[in-house]
Amino acid sequence: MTRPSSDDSTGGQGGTGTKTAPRTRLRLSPPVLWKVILHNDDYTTREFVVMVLCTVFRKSEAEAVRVMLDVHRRGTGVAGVYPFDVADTKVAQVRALAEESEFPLLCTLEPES
Ligand code: TYC
Repeated sequence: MTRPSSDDSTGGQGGTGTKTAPRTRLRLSPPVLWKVILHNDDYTTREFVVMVLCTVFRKSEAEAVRVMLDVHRRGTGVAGVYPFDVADTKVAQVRALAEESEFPLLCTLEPES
């Protein structure tokens, strides 16, 4: 990825002998958020998915049912959007719960836009 340049007005280093001064100010890029994605399957029960959405993603029962049905109908759905460390922990929690209950529920991460 290229970083937008605002201070390189020398036209690059195309033989003029001019060098661009190194940046002295630290530029912080905006924090990248990650989507936690739930995937549909034919074996995990609806109740289990709703329980996961309520406990891991702190959804109300009504919102959990809505998200679960969305995943069930469309194939995938967003359980939540978080900074990387939080999202990664939630994926690990979902996987641990699914494994414990022997459901094949798949949960993955995607960078937000
Ligand atoms: N399709 C499952 C069923 O009918 C329910 C389900 C919903 C499973 C969402 C996974 O992420 C999921 N029992």
